[in-house]
Amino acid sequence: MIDRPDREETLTAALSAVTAVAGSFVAVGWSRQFVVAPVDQQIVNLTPGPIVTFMIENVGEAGHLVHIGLALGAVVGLFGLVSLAGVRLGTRTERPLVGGLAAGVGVWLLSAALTREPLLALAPAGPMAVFTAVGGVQTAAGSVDRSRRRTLGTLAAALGFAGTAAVTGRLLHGDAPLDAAPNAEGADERLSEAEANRLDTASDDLPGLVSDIDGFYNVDIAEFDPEVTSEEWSLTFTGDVGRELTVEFDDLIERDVENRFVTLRCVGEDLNGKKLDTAVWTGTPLGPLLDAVDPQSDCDCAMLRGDDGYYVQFPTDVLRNGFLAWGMNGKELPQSHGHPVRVLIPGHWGETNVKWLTEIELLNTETDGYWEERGWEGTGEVKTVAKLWDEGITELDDGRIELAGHAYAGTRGISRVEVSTDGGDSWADADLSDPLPDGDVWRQWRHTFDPDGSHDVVVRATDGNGTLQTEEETSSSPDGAAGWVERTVTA
Ligand SMILES: Nc1nc2c(c(=O)[nH]1)N[C@H]1C(S)=C(S)[C@@H](COP(=O)(O)O)O[C@H]1N2
Ligand SMILES: [Mo]
Repeated sequence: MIDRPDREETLTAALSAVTAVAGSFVAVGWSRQFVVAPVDQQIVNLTPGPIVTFMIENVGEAGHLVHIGLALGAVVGLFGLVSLAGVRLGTRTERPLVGGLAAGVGVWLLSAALTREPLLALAPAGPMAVFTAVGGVQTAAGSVDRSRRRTLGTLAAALGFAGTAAVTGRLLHGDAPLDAAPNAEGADERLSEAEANRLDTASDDLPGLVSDIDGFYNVDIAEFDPEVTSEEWSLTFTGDVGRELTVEFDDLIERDVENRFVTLRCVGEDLNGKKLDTAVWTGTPLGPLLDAVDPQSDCDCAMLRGDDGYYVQFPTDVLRNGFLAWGMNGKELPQSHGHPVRVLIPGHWGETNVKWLTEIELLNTETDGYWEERGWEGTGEVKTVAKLWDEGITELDDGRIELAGHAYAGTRGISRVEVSTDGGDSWADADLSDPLPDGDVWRQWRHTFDPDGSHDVVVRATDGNGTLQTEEETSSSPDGAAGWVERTVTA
């Protein structure tokens, strides 16, 4: 039987565990080597699809906090048990230092097993050994009164250590500035083109025709992004191919270079959500590479795989129009957007644009991808949408109201955006930005009106085929939100 730990033992164990996690953070920051990362990954992997979908639809971004919180709690709990065992050992042998050392070794082994980084696992082990030993010494020490005062000292030291570690870890491991992408000379011209075509809007906060890299939305199955250098990276074509092929980064960037506008939209976003952005991407067409491997696949389909364990199944004929990108707005692809190479599929939902792309496997039979296994149907063409975000609603000096936003319909393009300020009874055509080339990019719209109290504003787009945006509202699951964005605007 193990006695229930008393208050001092519990405090020592909890503090030691927190300092150990903090020690790991100082050494490696919020990265894959952080001890919490593998536990978080397990939690994500084991969460059933319906729960993931429920979280995406109802909890949104905060869903990340839930699994990160669980992972942090699990690691602190685990380390706490190790520390408790160390304290007990110290008491039994009357050698608190031995107990501390044992807890340190225990945490080192645990961390090394979790992260597979034995050297970096010393970072959590050190503080664990020190604080468990100190706690053990105090538990052993004489009068209750003295030990309580000491405990307060240790508490302050431990929290001070953890706080300093959190700040230092952030400073040491913050994002480094991005280098220019190789062979991306044409990107600047594209960026100027976007700037020249943007609509003049009163709002400073509304994105232009190209989104800032920092503001570009992010959707990842993993909280901790893969770290793949361009030297390590390669893309292999496997499965039912006439000829296997592996492409290295240096070869890839020597192929035909294009700088394309491509808009991405996530199938999981709300109707008026913000998972819609545009960049100028530097890369090379995928078609010639596919020709070179001579696909023999019976289903004319392929599985695309990323280094984070993500996978998407896709028809080969659509893949032919795809693009392998290593640059974003003239810079190398940021880690969070798939460094060093991702695929971009024109006109299809965001989930098809696999980041950290490492393998294209030609299949014999259709097989579900990561999100399809979880109940989504997000590999098809994007739905038509016109957005009206908060930043697009501006009261002008003369009392009129300017409404502005973006509309997107994938490769179908946008031919018209209409705005109603009376709940859909009457409609006016909005101004549109000139269409950008490359055929998978949004347009901006703008409409100014004289307000009279409260207005029921509705916005709707028509795609390049003349098809009006679907009026009937559906939620994002399984194949993307539909409906017309409707908002109350009051002068
Ligand atoms: N490897 C990998 N690729 C991925 C994802 C992912 O989690 N892992 N998410 C997909 C989803 S759902 C979307 S909407 C887009 C988002 O791309 P972004 O994060 O660059 O905006 O990437 C897609 N590609
Ligand atoms: Mo997505």
